[in-house]
Amino acid sequence: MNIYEIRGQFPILSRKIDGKPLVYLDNAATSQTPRCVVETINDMYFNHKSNVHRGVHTISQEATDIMEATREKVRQFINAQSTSEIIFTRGTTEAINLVASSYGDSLYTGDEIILTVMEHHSNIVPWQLLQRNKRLKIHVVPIDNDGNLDMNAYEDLFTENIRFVAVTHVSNVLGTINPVKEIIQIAHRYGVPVLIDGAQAAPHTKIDVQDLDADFYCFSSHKMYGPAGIGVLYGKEKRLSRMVPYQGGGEMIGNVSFEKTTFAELPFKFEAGTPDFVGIAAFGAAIDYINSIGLDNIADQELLLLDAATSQLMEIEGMRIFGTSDNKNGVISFLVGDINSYDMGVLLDKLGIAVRTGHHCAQPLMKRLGVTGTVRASFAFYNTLEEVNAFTQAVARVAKMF
Ligand code: C6P
Repeated sequence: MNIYEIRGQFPILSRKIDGKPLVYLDNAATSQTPRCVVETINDMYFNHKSNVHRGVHTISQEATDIMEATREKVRQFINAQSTSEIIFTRGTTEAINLVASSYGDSLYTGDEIILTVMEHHSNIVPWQLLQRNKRLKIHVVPIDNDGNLDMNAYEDLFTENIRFVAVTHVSNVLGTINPVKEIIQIAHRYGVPVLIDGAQAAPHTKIDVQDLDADFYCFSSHKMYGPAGIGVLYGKEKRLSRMVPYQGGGEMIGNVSFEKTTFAELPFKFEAGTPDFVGIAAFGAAIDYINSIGLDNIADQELLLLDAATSQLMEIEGMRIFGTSDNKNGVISFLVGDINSYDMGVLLDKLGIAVRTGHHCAQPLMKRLGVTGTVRASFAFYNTLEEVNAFTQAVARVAKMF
């Protein structure tokens, strides 16, 4: 893998910030997009823009074929059994909201669900919204000081009242890769379905939803070198087919009358209205791009960067790293002494380094860590060891200024 050649595919990586080369380490928030994906967007607008699933004319057929070809690419990417199980959404957030709303419809007041303390707000708030009508009880699995889930505490939560489990595959703050296969096995022993928030996993590691036996799996295109505004809900057909639609509108119906409306087959039952067929086509190009690089190569490079950055950061006086699990991916959250994360982020930006600061949409986790925010660097395979050096030297320089 020639990283320098690869970087040529990402024009933004050649930008300068305040005259300094951009070092983009905010990939967990959103990753950058290669030329081939942007060219697909142009090609869709210039040559194939037409509404999908609605026209008999040639370009409508073309747009439909491209969209459905992407559904098949997604199916293969996560090894789902059928394209009926692949629903396009606006992102992970909408995918989780869809499940909380539609699967949630089958829950009753007094039912209990399990989340973890490391969830992103996207996997907390939809369940709390459901609580308004259902008065569900939410249990929260704790973590140890390295950022590993307490699996004994998890299993101890199961009683006959537990009806659903929703867990992140990888923490966007700690980088912890959760043992989701085991989490699912335990839940299934009690007959409980599981949703996995894969927003931080799908860009970095091979997902096999059948091997995991996940009931639902969610992820976002924009963290996978694709466009923003597209995501995927994978759901087992037997679960999706029993769920009520999430939204009503065009294309999700079988037959409409004022007396009685029937719904379309899967997956269209959950795709009301004109979808972002341009974004979906571009997401297909992003999946092709990931496949051309290879997820193993991506993971190897990101681990190399993680290890180098971790050991270099540890040499800085007052360094505290949050998330020290043996099983983590390319995310480092840290604080130095009592330097506010925001101040560190602003000063790093002056040196060309783009990181995220603050609570990372995980306020309950911040509370557990006893902080209001952290600085977070997150790697993609197109980052280099030179960039890691520039980053850690910049952190050391800012630390000295305080
Ligand atoms: N985390 C981050 O900087 P959307 O916004 O729908 O594409 O993804 C939401 C989401 C859900 N789960 C996890 C674990 C996530 O990390 C995210 C997005 C970004 O950490 C933006 S807040």
